Amino acid sequence: MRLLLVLALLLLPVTLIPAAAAQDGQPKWEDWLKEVRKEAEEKGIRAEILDQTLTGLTPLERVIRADQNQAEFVETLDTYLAKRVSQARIDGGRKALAENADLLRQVAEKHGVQPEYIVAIWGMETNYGKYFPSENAIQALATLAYDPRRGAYFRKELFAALEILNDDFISVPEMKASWAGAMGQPQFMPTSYLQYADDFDGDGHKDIWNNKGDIFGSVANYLRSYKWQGEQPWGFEVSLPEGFAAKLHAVGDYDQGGCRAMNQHSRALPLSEWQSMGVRDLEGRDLPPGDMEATLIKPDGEASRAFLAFGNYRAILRYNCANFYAIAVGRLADLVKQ
Ligand SMILES: [Ca+2]
Repeated sequence: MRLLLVLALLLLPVTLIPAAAAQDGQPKWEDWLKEVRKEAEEKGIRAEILDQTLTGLTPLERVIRADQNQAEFVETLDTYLAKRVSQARIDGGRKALAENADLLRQVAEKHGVQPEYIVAIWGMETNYGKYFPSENAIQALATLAYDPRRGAYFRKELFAALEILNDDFISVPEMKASWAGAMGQPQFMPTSYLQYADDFDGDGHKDIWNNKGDIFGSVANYLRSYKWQGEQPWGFEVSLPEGFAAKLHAVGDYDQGGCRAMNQHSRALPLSEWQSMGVRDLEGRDLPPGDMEATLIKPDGEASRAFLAFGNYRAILRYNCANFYAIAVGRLADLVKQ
């Protein structure tokens, strides 16, 4: 749903790339911007919004540089979890859960998503609102839309962002994003915002930047839209019997929903079947009884830790299509709730 590598911002190289200079066959920035404005007018965006956002707009060199220099970390699940589900993050989540208990309960009632999962995603995305993405969303998106590398994707997001402003869901100065255009405390891309943002407090704005009800409601609404089951967990770590790997693997006979992380999963089988194959919890105890379906995943490859993942896990993947991310959210939710 979104592209976010906050770390990349911290790792910007010193070399300067003339990012916004027109490349061969590319229109000049000013001409391109005129054409964007024309298309926006045709889409019904008010002149007032276009004046506020596009007039005098300049590209952001640092956005292009961040996009061109996304660091590829070689990371294992263990190193990822140590960073993302740190004790400080767990403590922060417990505090957030306690401080917002009433509001989270109301959001949970409306959308059917347990409070600890809403808090866990909030914690993973912006450290419970403590990291505040500060780019002008339109400027970041326009910069990336002008760059030919992924222009088509970001052009669509740019028009979605203009539509959000046109609908008065948020004001121009308030619409801040990461360099990659992920907005507000839940880090929604504009197209996701248009589909899933929730005006939980009913004031006519969908303020995922400042309003906790709207932030929590939007996260929950997103998960609900991907078939979240409010009574179910995400999954759990398991131990496998000796020599199990060979049995594993007719992979993926269900809807993978365009998320590549699902290619690492086994097909879904009822818990009773995993139990009969000798899969146990980490303490060697029987699996929970019942026929709830789960996929098996070894996120670091064959020799690694193994997990059984339920349908809610797949909803988390729709938020961010990465198995490490989904396991971290699940772990954090479990630990925050304890
Ligand atoms: Ca609102």
